Amino acid sequence: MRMDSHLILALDETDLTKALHVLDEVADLIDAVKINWPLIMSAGPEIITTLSKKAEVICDFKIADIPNTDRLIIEQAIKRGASAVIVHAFTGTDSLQACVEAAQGKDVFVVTEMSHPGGQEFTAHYAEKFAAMAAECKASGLIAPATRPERIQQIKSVAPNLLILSPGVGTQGGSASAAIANGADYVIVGRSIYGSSNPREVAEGLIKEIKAI
Ligand code: NUP
Repeated sequence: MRMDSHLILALDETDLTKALHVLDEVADLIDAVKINWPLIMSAGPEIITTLSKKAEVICDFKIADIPNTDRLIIEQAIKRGASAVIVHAFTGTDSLQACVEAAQGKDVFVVTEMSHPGGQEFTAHYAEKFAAMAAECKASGLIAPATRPERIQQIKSVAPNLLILSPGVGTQGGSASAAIANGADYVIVGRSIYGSSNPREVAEGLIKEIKAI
């Protein structure tokens, strides 16, 4: 995945026309686009292929199943043009190993502590263990919360060689510069960009903020 702007667009816009418009506005600025169930459910899985012609596509399916089912999901995502998938770690080592194998060199990013308040109830207690397991299984990187930037540093210290992608910027209260200053390689930003009347201006503002660190 390229690392230029350090910005990943979370395209959770469910109106396909609007979603494509937003991506066209910022495609040259972002390092990747991340899609999740909202857009897949509204536009169908072929959206993965459509978007993959405009940007690197990360499928945020938060895959969390037995190894065989994980493998089947990842094979479908990659066949359709995904460059990366996001998976959960609580399913254990065999499941995560199956994900990395199924990805066949494409990136697998592993959720550690989630960015929303509920992320502190369960995921926070296991975040470092998830990070260590991700490194052991040779995942490419971790998802860690921009809403608690100090946690990015702590989680990264367990797996210093893994990339950190950090959601929670803007609408969830986190800041892009704090996330990057605390060790994130990329910030993931959704509503602040696609919900804005000028997505390009917001994306440019975030990139400027990141470059100023
Ligand atoms: O811990 C996580 N927090 C989070 O927000 C893990 C995620 N994958 N996400 C995703 O990042 C979330 O599903 C959404 O697609 C995006 C953040 O969007 P927004 O809050 O910037 O709109």
